Amino acid sequence: MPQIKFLTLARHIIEEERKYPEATGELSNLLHDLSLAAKVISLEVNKAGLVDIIGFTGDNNVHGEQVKKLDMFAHDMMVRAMDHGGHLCVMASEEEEDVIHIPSEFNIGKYVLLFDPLDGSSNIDANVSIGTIFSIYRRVSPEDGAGTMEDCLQFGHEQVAAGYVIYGSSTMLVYTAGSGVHGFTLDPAFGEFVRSHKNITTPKKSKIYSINEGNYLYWHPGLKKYIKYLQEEDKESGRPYTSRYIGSMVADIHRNLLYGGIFMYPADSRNPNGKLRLMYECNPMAFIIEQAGGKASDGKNRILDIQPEKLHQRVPVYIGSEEDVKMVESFLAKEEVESAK
Ligand code: AHM
Ligand code: MG
Repeated sequence: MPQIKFLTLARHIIEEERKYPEATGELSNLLHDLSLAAKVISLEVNKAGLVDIIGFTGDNNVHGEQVKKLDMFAHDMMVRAMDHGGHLCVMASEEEEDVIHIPSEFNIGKYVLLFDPLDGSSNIDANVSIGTIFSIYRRVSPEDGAGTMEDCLQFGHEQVAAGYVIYGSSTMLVYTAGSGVHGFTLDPAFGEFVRSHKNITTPKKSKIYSINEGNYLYWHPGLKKYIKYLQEEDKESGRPYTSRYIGSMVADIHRNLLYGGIFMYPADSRNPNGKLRLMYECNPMAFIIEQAGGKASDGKNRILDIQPEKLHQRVPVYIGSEEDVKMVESFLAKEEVESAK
């Protein structure tokens, strides 16, 4: 009888750790705690249509947007699952204005956690896939006190791990700790994440573009030309491309990661920094995509090399298959040269 290797997230993490004799196991424990929070959020998301948790709380979050109850549930669950493990010195969440300190009764650790508890939450009512995004850094402040803002505002290239959980037709956790991207599917029968995707790589060139075309009017002329270019017919370069836009970053990027594709949330004349957040959305996704062989840019520079200035900073983002991201960069640069003439 053929032996099927049944690899849970916990076992995968232990096997990964064995490759690094200096590893203390702390990051593994942290990832384990995160997976517990993900399971609880997944359960709650799955029954969102059945219970009275769905709907608006009536409060606004730090971005002035209306917050749904499920966002708050996910935020609280993340904080409660992560504050007492002794691995973290500070946290920050897209749903909270300031950094979140570890309560004084718990041990302080050497890692920093940033997260978007429930991204794409405007889609909840329509049963569209949404997700939790996380990003982990090593602390840089002195080890004898509480973590600081400085710990949170590190370059994306300093991340030690990043991942997302997608609550879709099944729940999946995808993460990287800097040695490839791995995906785990939650087995609902016994509540374990089981490795379903080992070493995910994304195609270098794709046939899919994802962007909110409703904003066309406000785009940079170079971007308008690029999208037109993707829509033209040219067999040799595989055009026209297909347009796929869910409006839920985790779901759009997850699909593009597997099939190849470029996801864009550009700057435009109304939103000069785009919409998506550097620390909670763009940096973790950029780390994952780069680890899978793709590229992430703000149109000019590598996302992971952007100097963070504030927790809730927004940046334009072009992320996905390497050749496609390079192509949009060249369209944007060419237009800049033209307009400078
Ligand atoms: P959120 O963090 O408030 O949920 O917003 C982020 C979401 C992303 O998931 C998605 O890519 C984007 O907003 C969609 O924005 P738009 O509706 O403007 O296309
Ligand atoms: Mg978000």
